[in-house]
Amino acid sequence: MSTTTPLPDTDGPTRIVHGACPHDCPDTCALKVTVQGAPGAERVVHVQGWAEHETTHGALCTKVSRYAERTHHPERVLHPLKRVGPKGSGQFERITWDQALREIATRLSAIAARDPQAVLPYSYAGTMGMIQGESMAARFFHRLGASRLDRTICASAGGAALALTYGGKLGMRVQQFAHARLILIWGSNSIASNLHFWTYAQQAKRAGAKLVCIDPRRTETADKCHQHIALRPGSDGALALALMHELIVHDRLDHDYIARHVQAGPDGWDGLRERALQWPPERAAAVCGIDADVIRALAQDYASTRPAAIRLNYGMQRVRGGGNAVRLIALLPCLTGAWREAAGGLLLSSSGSYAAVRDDAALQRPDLLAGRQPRTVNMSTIGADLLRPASPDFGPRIEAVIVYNSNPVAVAPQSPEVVAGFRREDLCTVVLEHFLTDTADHADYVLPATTQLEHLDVHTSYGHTDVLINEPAIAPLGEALPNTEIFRRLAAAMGYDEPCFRDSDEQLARAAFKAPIDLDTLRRDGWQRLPLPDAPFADGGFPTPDGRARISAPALGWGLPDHVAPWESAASDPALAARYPLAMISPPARHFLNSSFVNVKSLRDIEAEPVVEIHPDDAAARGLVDGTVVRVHNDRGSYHATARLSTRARPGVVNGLGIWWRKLGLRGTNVNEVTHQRLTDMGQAPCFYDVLVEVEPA
Ligand SMILES: Nc1nc2c(c(=O)[nH]1)N[C@H]1C(S)=C(S)[C@@H](COP(=O)(O)OP(=O)(O)OC[C@H]3O[C@@H](n4cnc5c(=O)[nH]c(N)nc54)[C@H](O)[C@@H]3O)O[C@H]1N2
Ligand SMILES: Nc1nc2c(c(=O)[nH]1)N[C@H]1C(S)=C(S)[C@@H](COP(=O)(O)OP(=O)(O)OC[C@H]3O[C@@H](n4cnc5c(=O)[nH]c(N)nc54)[C@H](O)[C@@H]3O)O[C@H]1N2
Ligand code: SF4
Ligand SMILES: [Mo]
Repeated sequence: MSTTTPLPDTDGPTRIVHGACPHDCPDTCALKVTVQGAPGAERVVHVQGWAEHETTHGALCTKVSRYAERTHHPERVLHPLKRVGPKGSGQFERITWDQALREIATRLSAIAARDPQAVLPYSYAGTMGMIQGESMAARFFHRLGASRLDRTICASAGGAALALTYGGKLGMRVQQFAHARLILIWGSNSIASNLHFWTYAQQAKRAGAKLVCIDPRRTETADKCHQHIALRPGSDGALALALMHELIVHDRLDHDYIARHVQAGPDGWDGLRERALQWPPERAAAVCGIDADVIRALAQDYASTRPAAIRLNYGMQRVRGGGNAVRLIALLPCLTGAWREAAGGLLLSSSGSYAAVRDDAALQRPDLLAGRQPRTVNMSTIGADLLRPASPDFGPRIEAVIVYNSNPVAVAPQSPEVVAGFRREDLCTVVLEHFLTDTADHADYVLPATTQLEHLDVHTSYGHTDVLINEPAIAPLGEALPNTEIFRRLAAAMGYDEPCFRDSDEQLARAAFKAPIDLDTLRRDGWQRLPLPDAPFADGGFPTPDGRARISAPALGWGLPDHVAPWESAASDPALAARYPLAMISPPARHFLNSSFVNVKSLRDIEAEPVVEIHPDDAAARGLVDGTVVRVHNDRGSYHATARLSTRARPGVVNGLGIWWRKLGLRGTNVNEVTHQRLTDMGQAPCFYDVLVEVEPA
């Protein structure tokens, strides 16, 4: 954790600007941005946390403390570029904005005249801002009638599970973890990816709480917990069922809470009770690769400690059974009545807390579809879909992709197919970016986008419940433009004359929220807190149709939750497991944020090189020593990394830390060479941590 960066030795008065961290991180920190220099030549000299923002209390992670280095990076793309070399070569010439917009509009118009669904937007959470995310961009694609994008790459399995079980992406207030007596940190490396939650967990620890980490990898977070349960990837559902088994047989249930607030009957608690009784600890222990006594003790702790809180994170739902596992875990605090206390319950995502104040329709204007129902393409299968021919099922072949706020060539699963798709000579690819990423290298046109320090935005969070403003700190560098302005100009070049394409960023920011959130208060104070109860489900009141926590919904096609074995495991495919005996997970490297920051040298120097952690016994069996460059491979492809012999990897599981830019990794590859495009049980999400591989010296 770092709160200061040295001030460079420049003169002149300074100015402080209210900012918000735009990154895909649950913390959404308030930033205090210090600007110096004459108007027109201002530089950001300092990015700090804003100490008065209670939730993030002035502390930033190392990555964003270096944000000035990222914005003023010498390799920023600062004017439009047009491809001159072969597809994917990254060879470009500088062109004017006028030429870029005219040529792109001509190509898109020609495609749209045949079928606008052949145009696909591709975006995710490069910025989480509501304005530079899906506002003007969504209006543009709605007006065009382009294919819609199902944004599943991160969180949709767990999101669907929470929506089914609780009625929304809702949970404990993060501040409350400070008062818990037991915290299960389940599938989350909080020190790396949820720093401010970790601060609250530390407060609880100092006050005597027990911290248990449930994660196949012995992370830096696991090191600092009292107990680490290193289960096999994709076995969390089995663990949750065995915990229920123990709660039932030792009668540690809160019968009153269940009777009043949990779905009853054969589709509800009666059915689940019967199912859980089929999961004695020994059965789950065999699935999870842990000791049955560990499960018994965990159940005992969970039942006897109050308040008991669970911090789930998305790491554990990137497997085939991710949705079912989240449903089962989300029911645990309903069975013990942990929800009765403000510091008990569970938090996976708080993003549903904003449902009443966000006005996404005002920003995105779905009415511009004018009754059309374009097809939806799943972003997680972009590799397969770019290669798919036209068909009655799929519709037209994808002829143009417009990428913003994402780097699919590095982050999407099964990169051999993703790369082949983006290499199609006939595909028109436009990428709005800060840098020549792996994806931008495949563009026909690269359009220079502003960073968070150069544009206006407003932010909600998925880890806390505040709304923040980000004021532009400096003018756009070079010829860079905010995403909104790029889509405004593209709309004009396409001849769209609806007044909504002339809304300014300030008008958009004003339209983004309903009372009590409003732009003037945000401008004055920097942030606003949602008025929410401290203990959301103390008296039930889940926002499900009948107000009860939901165990199944047969009418929606969801039966009782169950353990679902991974796609790639000895249990589901013994022949595959014989050839590729190691399970691989690819969690984030601490100093990168997905593939962002890989090109920031001071951060890349800390990570040094792409690493695959392997248990010393697995390494010895393969003749590997620490530092061997290895080839990690399966039938889909292979990537190169440096082997780190470490008990951070459990036997049988290797940890390929992500997500390197391919061109900055070893031999132009990264970990997604070996991942696949099969989807989770709910939410159509990718199974990044459900992969079998073999490792050998390169
Ligand atoms: N520094 C940093 N912070 C980040 C990110 C980053 O890339 N770097 N990414 C951001 C993003 S996009 C997100 S979605 C959020 C949340 O991001 P997450 O992807 O949830 O990140 P982690 O907290 O690292 O959690 C992943 C953890 O889950 C563990 N895990 C893997 N498979 C399983 C399993 O089957 N069961 C269990 N129990 N655990 C498993 C991994 O070992 C790892 O420690 O964090 C954000 N914050
Ligand atoms: N193997 C493996 N793969 C994974 C994961 C994993 O754990 N393992 N994690 C997955 C997860 S959880 C996620 S969320 C995805 C994340 O995947 P992405 O959402 O693609 O995230 P990033 O890699 O950070 O890329 C974001 C890009 O947006 C750009 N950007 C940022 N702000 C702006 C802006 O204002 N305008 C424009 N035009 N561009 C901007 C950045 O420069 C950056 O290149 O990756 C997934 N891929
Ligand atoms: S990446 Fe997360 S922890 Fe780091 S500054 Fe941004 S919101 Fe805060
Ligand atoms: Mo994510």
